[in-house]
Amino acid sequence: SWKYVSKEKSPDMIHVLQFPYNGEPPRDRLTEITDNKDHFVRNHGGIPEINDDDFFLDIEGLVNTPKRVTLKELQDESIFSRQTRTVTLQCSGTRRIEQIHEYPGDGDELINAPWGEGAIGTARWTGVSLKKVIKYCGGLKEGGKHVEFFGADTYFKKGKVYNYGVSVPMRKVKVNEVLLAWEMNGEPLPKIHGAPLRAVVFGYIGARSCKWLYRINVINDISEAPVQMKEYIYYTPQIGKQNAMYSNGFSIQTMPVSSAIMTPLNHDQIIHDGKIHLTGWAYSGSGWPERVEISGDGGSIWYEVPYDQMSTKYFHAWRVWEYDLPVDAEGWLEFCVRTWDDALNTQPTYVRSAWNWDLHVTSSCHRIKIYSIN
Ligand code: MTE
Ligand code: MO
Repeated sequence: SWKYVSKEKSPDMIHVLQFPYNGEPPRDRLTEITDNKDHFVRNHGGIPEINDDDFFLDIEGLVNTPKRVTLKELQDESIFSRQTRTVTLQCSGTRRIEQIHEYPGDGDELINAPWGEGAIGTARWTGVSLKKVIKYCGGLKEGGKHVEFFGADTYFKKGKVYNYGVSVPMRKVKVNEVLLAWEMNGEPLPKIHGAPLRAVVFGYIGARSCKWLYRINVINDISEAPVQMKEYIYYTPQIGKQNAMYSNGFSIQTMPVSSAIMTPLNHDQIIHDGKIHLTGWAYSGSGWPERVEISGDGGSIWYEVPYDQMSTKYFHAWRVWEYDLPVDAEGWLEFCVRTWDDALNTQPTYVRSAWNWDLHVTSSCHRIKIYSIN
């Protein structure tokens, strides 16, 4: 087959782009911790081959003692204490397909992949807190307010070649929410997920979790790298193709509360005896999903998913849930899910209030249509 397939991924990944490799798992693969083979992949360019022994990370810019560290040094527990954290990564393109279906041709769909509900996954990441690494470099110099990450992959845009570059504010580092990880679910980080070293930025849009990380630069303002300045920008709904300018939007950072139904699949036909079994995920980048509600009539009557049918609460991780929804109606029914997080945020009701020119963050209630035969 002409399809680009990675040995590191399940063969039945759904490829939203063939090259570079961009794929999400089949919907029925949902588990509390995502298997490495089934974790979605979002790549801007190729997959660099980096030998662990040749690898080093440069930490420079506004730190007192810029340093070059090897992977062995980062892994040396007499220098750095390690940590393992259960953290969800979500691409801001998750569920973009709904915005495209609702408003075909209105958004910037030419450069944005049509992701479904699977561009999100959860892993147990092991590594060292970036806060410790900065301390190891003698701490910050005056004005060190943002951390810029560079990945070893290159990509082309408008005839130029760039390294992948993004930044996160220093306050995120100070609260220990940025991990430099070399292990994913107890296994060495797969190449396609950024080996030998990647950043994992808890609660933020996946784009900040830089893979193939080889350089960290402490700076005083947001990175000017094109991925930071020109991609992952949220435009308010009054901005469309006529007036879209980078300066009209703002950087997407913390992911809002969102959720999705993973099974049954949209347009399934289900023969049942008064109830339909649903599964899905719920996530909030600023805390955790506190309550998940399901409706079988498009959002008039909501049923609360009981706590014992939701997975463990981890700060910065999704909760997967399942529920037997009582259904006595027959014919085409609209099922939807709505989540509340611990700060009482909930989801916009319809896609029309989530639509934005760059088609990011489709956080509206997820809706599917099911043919019910009772
Ligand atoms: N880092 C590099 N170096 N290059 C990339 O293309 N893609 C980003 C981020 N880090 C990317 C990157 C985006 S947009 C997302 S959503 C996450 O990686 C996806 O991580 P994953 O492929 O491990 O799931
Ligand atoms: Mo992403």
